[in-house]
Amino acid sequence: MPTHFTFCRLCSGRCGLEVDVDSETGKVTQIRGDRQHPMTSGYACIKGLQAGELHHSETRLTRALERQPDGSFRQLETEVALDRIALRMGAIRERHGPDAIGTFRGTQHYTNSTAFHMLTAFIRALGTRSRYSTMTIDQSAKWVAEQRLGSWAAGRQRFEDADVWMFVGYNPLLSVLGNNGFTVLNPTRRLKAAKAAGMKVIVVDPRRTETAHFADVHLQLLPGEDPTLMAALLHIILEQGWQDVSFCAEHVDGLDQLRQAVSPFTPAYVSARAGVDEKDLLDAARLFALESRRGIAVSGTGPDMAPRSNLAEHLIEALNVVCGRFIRAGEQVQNPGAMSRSRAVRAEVVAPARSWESGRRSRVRNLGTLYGEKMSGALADEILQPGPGQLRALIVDGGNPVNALPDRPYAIEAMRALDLLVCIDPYLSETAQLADYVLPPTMMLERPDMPLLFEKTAYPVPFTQYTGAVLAPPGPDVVEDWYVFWALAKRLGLELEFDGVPLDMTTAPSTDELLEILARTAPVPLAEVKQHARGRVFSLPAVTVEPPRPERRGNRFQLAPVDVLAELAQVAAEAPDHNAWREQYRFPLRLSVRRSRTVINTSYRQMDFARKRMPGNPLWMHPDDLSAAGIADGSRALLRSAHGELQVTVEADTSMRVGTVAICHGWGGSGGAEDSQSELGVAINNIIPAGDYSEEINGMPWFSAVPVEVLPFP
Ligand SMILES: Nc1nc2c(c(=O)[nH]1)N[C@H]1C(S)=C(S)[C@@H](COP(=O)(O)OP(=O)(O)OC[C@H]3O[C@@H](n4cnc5c(=O)[nH]c(N)nc54)[C@H](O)[C@@H]3O)O[C@H]1N2
Ligand SMILES: Nc1nc2c(c(=O)[nH]1)N[C@H]1C(S)=C(S)[C@@H](COP(=O)(O)OP(=O)(O)OC[C@H]3O[C@@H](n4cnc5c(=O)[nH]c(N)nc54)[C@H](O)[C@@H]3O)O[C@H]1N2
Ligand code: SF4
Ligand SMILES: [Mo]
Repeated sequence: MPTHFTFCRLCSGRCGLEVDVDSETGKVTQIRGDRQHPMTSGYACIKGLQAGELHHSETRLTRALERQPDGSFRQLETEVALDRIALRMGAIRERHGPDAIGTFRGTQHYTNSTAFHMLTAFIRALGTRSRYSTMTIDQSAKWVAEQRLGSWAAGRQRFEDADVWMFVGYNPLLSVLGNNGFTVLNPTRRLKAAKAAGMKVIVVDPRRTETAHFADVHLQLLPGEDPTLMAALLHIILEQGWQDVSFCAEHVDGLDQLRQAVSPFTPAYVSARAGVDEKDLLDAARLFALESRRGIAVSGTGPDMAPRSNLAEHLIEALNVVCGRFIRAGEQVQNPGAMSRSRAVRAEVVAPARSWESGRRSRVRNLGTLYGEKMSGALADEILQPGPGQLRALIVDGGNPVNALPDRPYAIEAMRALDLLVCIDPYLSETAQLADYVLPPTMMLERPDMPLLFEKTAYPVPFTQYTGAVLAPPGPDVVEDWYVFWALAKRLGLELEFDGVPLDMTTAPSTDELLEILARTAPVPLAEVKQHARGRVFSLPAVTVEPPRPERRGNRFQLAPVDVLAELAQVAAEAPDHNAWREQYRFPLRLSVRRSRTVINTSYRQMDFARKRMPGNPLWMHPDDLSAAGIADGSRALLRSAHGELQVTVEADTSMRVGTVAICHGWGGSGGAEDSQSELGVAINNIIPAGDYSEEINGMPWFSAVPVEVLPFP
């Protein structure tokens, strides 16, 4: 029974795995965390360990599906499906132009290097500007913040040599969300080791999370209060003069304006409003700015899903800016990247860009673009609002927008209204259930890959790994995601450039040939990488951070743009405490976002291993709130927002903050896409509105800090 070394691609953890495959059946018999893996040393979570079930599940699609006039699906060969899709796409392009065809990058698209670059090539060649991804229903506030504030070309300080770290609405010990500043490879072990070496940890989260167990200061704020809490920290730091004075003098504009703008946010005011101790605010500010030299504030989805997320991110990053927590000239680059083209790294400010203010505006809510992407929060409007520019076709790769977008009934209506919906998905997801065509892709153990995206920030050292396919795909109709884009391009007469290299459009490349292209400028030859099955840390020439180029010396961080100041002034005029908040919204509780170890977003909840652990998505509540509402642990209850109500099952959880409730998103839907409450859980986005209930710049929905009440089931 051969054992294969590979790595998991279900999330950004990149865990090294050992996979035993039965040579007769060709199926996985066991998966273990690879203890000798140089980066993750044996760590793997339940999802990676159960990847055998994901691949061999009876719910897996092995043929393409085509919707019939009566609404049912018919199986067909993938090549035939591609012919028909291309015909329909060609007709839509002809009549309405390329912008009528949209693409959606879902969560399972991002860890597939070849699919990622091939979709980029396809979008360019097709010429569509209708590019969507999960980023704009996730953490695009970080994009807005760096485009208003500016960023630092050499990057922020790294976890490995820091003495303080602040996690804001970010629970990487559970979510293993990487590339946000913290190194998530075997994350619990890493955080433990750093604490043992003296690192101080600050956590800003309404819940006593797995990460908060390591906190020296835990600010257990009310959801939605990140802008006020960050303003208070900045207020204290700037009042005390704990900022990095010389860094600010050299690189920062707007310090005095920011100082003035945060002056209403005194510790006393914010303590009442955010529901935290005044002393903890002072301790956190002192620990971060005065008593530590290196380390940054990093955030996850928490602050980015509540109202005013763009302001929250601006202020979080402002903490790093005023304290000068960036890699300076003369320091060594921690990881120049084993597979990255070598380039100079400079200690200079990348000037603010504000891409949404220039270029084309959307006809929906006048939204602009971010890094060339349109806003997923307005995707359903783009499909449903008639007129020039209407979106008529959508290709979804590795995503399930029906269960991920706000106002789920409206999202369903939109998917139904499309002339052509194509999903590349191994299962019949809620979105696939509405598609015209579903194409069955290879899953991770069936495709060669390398952890190329974000390698310099994901790894603290020049590590890389190549994995071949461990399993054969279950049938000839199962194809690589990249192949779908290549094959459609070929049929549409497009010439693709893959990472800048023109492809032969008559004969399909192999995945290995595509990886060769991506590796062509790497300092380490791919052939050498392939000799180390478990991956390897390569030694590269040291790269020293260089001083700024003369033409960039004038670039400065903009701490206090007028729109940011205006929003801060609005915040200062809002309800001053939770009681006033309750009166304003007429609901007593704040619904907050939270994830579960067992599933990823909408995925895998139908698997046996998941159903054993988590047969549904409960509404977590503090026992005190349960007894105040007269509801018994484990019983049915009604969850109501201003936009509807759902039946939920409550679960007492002392890690919750009193006054907040939480439930996992992405569930619901086993009895057809429209089913919001079933054995596959409760679809929370049925009661989360879209449109006006989202941020102005990026249309980011408000998934957290939602006013709700929980009532006994009648
Ligand atoms: N097992 C598992 N892993 C996953 C996923 C999954 O579903 N399951 N999803 C993946 C995806 S797509 C993403 S984007 C990442 C997300 O990764 P994370 O952002 O780390 O996700 P969470 O674990 O939900 O952590 C968010 C935290 O924010 C807190 N929070 C809620 N509201 C607020 C608020 O208003 N302010 C503050 N400060 N905190 C708040 C919550 O209590 C929670 O602890 O995880 C990825 N990894
Ligand atoms: N209320 C609320 N809503 C939210 C959030 C929240 O916290 N609260 N979080 C938001 C966030 S952060 C995100 S990222 C989105 C998630 O939005 P999506 O990315 O759209 O949701 P996923 O469930 O991750 O979609 C993954 C899809 O890929 C499929 N899949 C699984 N394996 C493979 C594979 O190997 N190849 C391919 N091609 N497909 C595969 C799965 O079957 C599934 O349909 O949801 C957002 N919505
Ligand atoms: S944490 Fe789990 S899902 Fe993420 S890479 Fe590791 S094994 Fe895979
Ligand atoms: Mo996400």
